[in-house]
Amino acid sequence: MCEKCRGKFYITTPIYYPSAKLHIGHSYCTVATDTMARYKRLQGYDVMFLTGTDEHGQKIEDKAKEAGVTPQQFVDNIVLGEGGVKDLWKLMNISYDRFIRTTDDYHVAAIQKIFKKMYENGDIYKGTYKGKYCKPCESFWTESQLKDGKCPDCGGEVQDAEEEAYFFRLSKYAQRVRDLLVNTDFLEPRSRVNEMVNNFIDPGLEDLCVSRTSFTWGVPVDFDPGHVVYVWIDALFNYMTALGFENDKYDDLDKFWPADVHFVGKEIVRFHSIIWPAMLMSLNLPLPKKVYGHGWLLLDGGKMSKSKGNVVDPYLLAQRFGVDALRFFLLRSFPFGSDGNFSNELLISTINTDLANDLGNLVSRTVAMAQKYFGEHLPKEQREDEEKDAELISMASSLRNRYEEQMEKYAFQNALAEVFKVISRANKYIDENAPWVLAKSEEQKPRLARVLYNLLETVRICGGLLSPFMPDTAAEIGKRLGGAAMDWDSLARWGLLNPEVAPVAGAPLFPRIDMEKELAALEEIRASAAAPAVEEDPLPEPKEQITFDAFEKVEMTVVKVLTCEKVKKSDKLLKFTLDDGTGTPRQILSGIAKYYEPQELLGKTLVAVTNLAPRKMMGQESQGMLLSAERGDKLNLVMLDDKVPAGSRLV
Ligand code: ME8
Repeated sequence: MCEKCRGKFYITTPIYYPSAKLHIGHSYCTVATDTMARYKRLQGYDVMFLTGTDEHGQKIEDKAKEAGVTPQQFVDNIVLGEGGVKDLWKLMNISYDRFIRTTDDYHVAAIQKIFKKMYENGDIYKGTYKGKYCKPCESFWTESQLKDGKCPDCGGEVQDAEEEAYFFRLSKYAQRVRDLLVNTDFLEPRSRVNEMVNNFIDPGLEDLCVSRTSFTWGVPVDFDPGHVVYVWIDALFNYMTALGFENDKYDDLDKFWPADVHFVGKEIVRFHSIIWPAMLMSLNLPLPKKVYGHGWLLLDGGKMSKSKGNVVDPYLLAQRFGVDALRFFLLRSFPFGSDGNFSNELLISTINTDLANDLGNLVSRTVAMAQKYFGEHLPKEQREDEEKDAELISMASSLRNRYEEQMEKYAFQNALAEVFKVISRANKYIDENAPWVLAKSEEQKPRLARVLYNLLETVRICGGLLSPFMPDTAAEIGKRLGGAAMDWDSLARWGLLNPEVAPVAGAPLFPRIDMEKELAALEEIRASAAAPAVEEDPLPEPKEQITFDAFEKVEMTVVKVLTCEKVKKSDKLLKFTLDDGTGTPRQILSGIAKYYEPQELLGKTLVAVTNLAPRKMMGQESQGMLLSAERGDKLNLVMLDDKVPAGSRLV
């Protein structure tokens, strides 16, 4: 390790599934990881920042087949092709040190060795897998883990599955993993510990299926042809093979393992905080120091996903607002550990308030005044005013400590809030000292020079501390201050800027955005991008003909919604009581919760099939079915004019 270094720091992102182009949700974790890596480098750490792609599995095999290419060609295109994963990270200014692809030869060979070792030590054994399988999530579930009979992660259909498979003795490590979670800070935020213990460990950990025979796109189990290693051994060990574990490609394992922190999205906390430590325990390997489970970026309250079609394109946003503004927005607007609702309004108002008004104005006003009143550089002769300067100086010179305290907790939002408190204070300091008034008197020139110096010095400190978040902006701020010091030590020291600083003017760092115009432009882009998708939704297969008699047997009745509520513990179901004209309210359960909020349906006039045999859903009786129109993944209830009375029949 170099003498000046403060130590080493190893940080990772999850490795991404290249089954489709990445969206802004994926960029969230990578931007956070990049910010942390840059912050640690700024502090003087020798950093290893790993990211990559998780390229095996049935989903990729299927998608490749659909596209008429080999799985390798398919992933190569998404990882390396134009607008692909590597392009996106370049655009977002992601300073990763290493990029692993699980199809890399060295990783594949290492996974085979790891699998064999665990087989030889008895922690992997052969058995029969029976259970439920969610294809899109590539996850096996037991009956008890399903939600409404559906996949608990994506809510999609699951299939019965039974096949010969290898299992990892996860159950053997349940107590040790429990102790790790409960008694240490291994997993953060702390709320996620309760989730893991209550939902997964305490109900009883089952052994984990770790091989498959129903597809071939995976790391082959070399001692049992026909089996491929099934996802989590292949995916999780990337964090070590990328450093040289069980391979000669790299040689950094001693230096960087154990990892300081794995940043992961909340839905894969289970794999990282239960399965991953158990596998490492099985091989007697040191455990990572921390797993941090961040929240999701939501759109309209739901997770972004390609299948729902509600993804936000980071290319578009970066092109319209700039990469630094986008990076900043992601970490400024949402606490890292919780979910946050993405919206274009929030993005624009954050840019306007924090970046255009507060930071941008401070920099341009200060530089412009320095040039206007003093020309090329500030004069050496400057006059302090202790009373007027004390608060700003004290806030700015102690900022680094407060910022550091937050960054060490991965509280990016709070760290930025500290910086922006100082920026606001500096803007207020301009008003308090009214440089334009001081400029009127020759006698006040030394005082004016000091006021401007204090402002420039504040800009230096804030700019330096913003550099992990907005690297290009920080570099630009450095330039405008005539090449000021922004290293870690200098950011805790007041007065390092040369008193005769020669600031350089430039275009506004963040021009103000016209909210209304911009929203309209974005909406237009969205609509034109969405239009063909609707047309492309295939029409359903025609059904076989039926007789008029058969049709006549269906009783369709006009009903009015009396009450509507979500069914507890179900993401899908809404429970209605309906006026069907008989005087006795009718109860119908309908799986449309993702399309409607209950209150928007109150009083609406709908159509129900009222002679369907009643059936139970989630323990409650449903007496019929509401009619809706479906095309692709869009659904609309059939609604009639409110003048049509309840009880009318459709004929
Ligand atoms: O899970 N908001 O890959 P992945 C925040 N290959 N984070 C989001 C998000 C959103 N809207 N959408 C996705 C995998 N992510 C595995 C990981 S690691 C050994 C294997 C995050 O491409 C998600 O939470 O499906 C996850 O952490 C990451 O993107 C990769 O998701």
